[in-house]
Amino acid sequence: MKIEDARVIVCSPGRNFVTLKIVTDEGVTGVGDATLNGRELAVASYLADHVVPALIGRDPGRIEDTWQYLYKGSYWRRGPVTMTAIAAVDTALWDIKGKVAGLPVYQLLGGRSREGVTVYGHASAPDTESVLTEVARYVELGYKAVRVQTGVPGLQTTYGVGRGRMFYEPADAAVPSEATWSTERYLAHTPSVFARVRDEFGPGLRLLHDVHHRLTPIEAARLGRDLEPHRLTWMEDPVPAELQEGFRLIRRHTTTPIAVGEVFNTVWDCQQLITEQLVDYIRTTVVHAGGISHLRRIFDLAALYHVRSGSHGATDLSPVCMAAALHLDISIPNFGLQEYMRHTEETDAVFPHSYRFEDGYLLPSESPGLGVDIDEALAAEYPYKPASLPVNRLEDGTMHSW
Ligand code: GCO
Ligand code: MG
Repeated sequence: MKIEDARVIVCSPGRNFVTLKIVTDEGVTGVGDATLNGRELAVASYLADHVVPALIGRDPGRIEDTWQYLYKGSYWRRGPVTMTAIAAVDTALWDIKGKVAGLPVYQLLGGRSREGVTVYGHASAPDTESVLTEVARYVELGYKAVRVQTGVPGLQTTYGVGRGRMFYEPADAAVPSEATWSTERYLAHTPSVFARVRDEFGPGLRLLHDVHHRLTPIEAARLGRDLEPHRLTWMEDPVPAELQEGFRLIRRHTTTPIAVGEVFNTVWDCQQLITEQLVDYIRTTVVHAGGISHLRRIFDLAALYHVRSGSHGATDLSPVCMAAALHLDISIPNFGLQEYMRHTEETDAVFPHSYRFEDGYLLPSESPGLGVDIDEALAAEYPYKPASLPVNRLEDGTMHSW
């Protein structure tokens, strides 16, 4: 079998997605997500201009060799654009391998290690009282874990607080919109939200919170300590993680578990965090961390150090990525949690899939391969629209992490 064609499909059914579809000479096809929020066309060009020509004629069964070819062969290793492009190829080749074998991909990864993939949903609202209603909606839907984000008194907008109920999309303008941030206001407010939510919902519900890289290590240490009585499952991205040793400081002060990794692309981005046991959950994804092959390598390293998976699953990761994530999640020994932000109906229609939500769990498809596809004719009805993530400034105008 040979790769005959590979198409890069850019579409915007509610938001932008980049998808790679690989076609073999025997008519078997495979799909991979290649979406990098706000930088979509960079990956589309990387694939179309630099990767696709080298794929034509290759044996689609050689997944590992193709991964190494694209990684070592690019010379310029790592980085989000390269690793997202490699991920798309890797994911599509696993899809093809599953279809050729007549098995869902999780069977090729060792089979089920659990009955379902526990997911967490996003409850967000402008203030504490209204977020209680949102948490209750997720509990009614059967969710066992809920991420809670609220507005901060004195700030006009806050990361993670959606405009529409159950859908959150921060990439809102071609030229980035600007938000304002105050660490003082945030730190003064957030623990009281969790006190109220825990009080209302009792000890059984798993609660999570995303700090979105906005603190310094000592500030994160204080937040973690203030949150300890409310027993969070995790505090996510407390600080920007380029300085991995900075997490030692957080660790010295708090037992609130830490989750990190949605912007990481390789095992080398999280090696120290994992081997020094500075985090509890690693949140790397199929699409941004080199595909199923490389993500499994990260999770295997994590398993040796008591670190569990907690893959990012925001709406800017397409249903193709979600389908692939579920095959890994169900098979690895050290699964923790999977983020699940529901896609819009338009997105679901463009990416027909057979994974499903049931009572707080996502269940991967039983079809051969990944069990997801792209409807190219429908995708063509939603052309690309430039959209960037916002930027963030402190109240005095200083640029801050968004
Ligand atoms: C999350 C994330 C996202 C990101 C988004 C950026 O935990 O779900 O932080 O909401 O902001 O994926 O593209
Ligand atoms: Mg996050």
